[in-house]
Amino acid sequence: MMNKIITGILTAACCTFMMQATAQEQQLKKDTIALIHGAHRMGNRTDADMARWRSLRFGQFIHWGLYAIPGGEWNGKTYNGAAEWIRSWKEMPHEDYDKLYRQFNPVNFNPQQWAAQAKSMGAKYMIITTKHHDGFCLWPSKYSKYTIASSPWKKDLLGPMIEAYNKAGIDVHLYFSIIDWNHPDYRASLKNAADSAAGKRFQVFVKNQLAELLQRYPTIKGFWFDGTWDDSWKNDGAFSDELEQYLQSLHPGLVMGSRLRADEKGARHFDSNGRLMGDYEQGWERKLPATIDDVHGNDWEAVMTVPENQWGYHAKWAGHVKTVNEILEMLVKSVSLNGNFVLNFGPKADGTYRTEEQQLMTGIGQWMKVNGDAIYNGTYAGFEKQDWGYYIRKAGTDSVYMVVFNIPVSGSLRVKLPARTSLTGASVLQSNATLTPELIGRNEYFIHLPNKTTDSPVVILLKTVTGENKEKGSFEKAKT
Ligand code: FHN
Repeated sequence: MMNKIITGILTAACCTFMMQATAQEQQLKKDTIALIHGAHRMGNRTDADMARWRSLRFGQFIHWGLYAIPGGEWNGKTYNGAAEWIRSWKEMPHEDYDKLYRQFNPVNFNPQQWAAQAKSMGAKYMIITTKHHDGFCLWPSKYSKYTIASSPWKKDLLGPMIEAYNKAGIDVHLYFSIIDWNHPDYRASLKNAADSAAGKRFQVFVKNQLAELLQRYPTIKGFWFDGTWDDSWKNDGAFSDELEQYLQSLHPGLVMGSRLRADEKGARHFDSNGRLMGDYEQGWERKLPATIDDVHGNDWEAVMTVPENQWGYHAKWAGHVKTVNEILEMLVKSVSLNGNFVLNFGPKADGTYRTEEQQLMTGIGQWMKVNGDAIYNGTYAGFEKQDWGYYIRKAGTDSVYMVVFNIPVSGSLRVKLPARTSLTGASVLQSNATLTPELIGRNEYFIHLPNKTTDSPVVILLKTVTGENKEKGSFEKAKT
């Protein structure tokens, strides 16, 4: 009997799989360009590792490296670009930059404190720059001398960091720049046979370093690739494709965004047939999609700076610096559109955070502590967007949160539900205060806020019932 049941289950699973495979094959046949190194999957990944990544929703990005030493200033002059790019500034001689490792000694670095701060901010994953475009490695790589081992600090920085974050319950992903200004074999483009030979050696180096990172830090959940826009990289789609598969084979479940890949025609992120490569769309940098249509059903992640465009530590932040509420709105908007949101921090060379960043962490954390339920596992709710803010649905449930950023002068928040959905209750998350929705039309309500003054976004949990219209009343459509 048991055998029959198991056989039945397996047959059903097999049939579903075959049907899906056939649908995918059919769809792929519609692709107009034959590709070997295009997207290998249609739709989002459905495995547990990806589901976990998707549920976390809020991450912390950390850009930390030698660039924190000059902090955007050299010989009394201020570099107006992003601090981590200072080596490319005409006022910064390469030989001076390349000697900075001799001073890198983060004596105040406290990984437990970093992790505790990230946790209290509400971050569920963290991305750390293992090496940025300058090529300096925060781990003692056996494939390079330009590493933390050559600095006065000498010890590995990544290991203790990963351990502390993991202990705090935070997943760690590793940022890795393909561009490497320090490596003698790195070329932006390959112009002759010597360049091609260097390019091949460089690929071996990249592969070795990535395998080394996986072997040294087996708890990491993903790689966050960057610096993949140069011709030398995008003109070898076969290599990035094979590399992705190689890394997956070493560490099944690894999450890697669309920046790694190119197809054989040089298309990046999306292959030449418009299909997403990698596990999620990774092009949302310092910008967010406007509507759900902009994300085309794909998993995606946005990375955001606090000032306009500074990732590494810059002593002089210029221009607008985002406030707690502005950042919360970006986080909420991202989740409401099925995305993850990652906020960047650029610690100082001594291992401490600037005051502005500490204050932001505290402010965001205060809100997340009360309202984080609306963020984690949040998804697009499928309700008509209203001007007061954003809806977020707890994945797979009838619980929908309203996150209110703009309270109308009337204090009445309009809620329009899809057909055959009714609102049976509402409560303020922070206070548990019950709000009584007023029915104002078919599937349409007002929620009256008792208090119109607040200095942070208000979250209201809606209880909805789907299946039939429960409202009493007759609502006639206007004849026009
Ligand atoms: O050039 C880098 C930049 O310095 C920073 O690391 C950002 C983070 O997403 N990525 C590159 C620009 O896209």
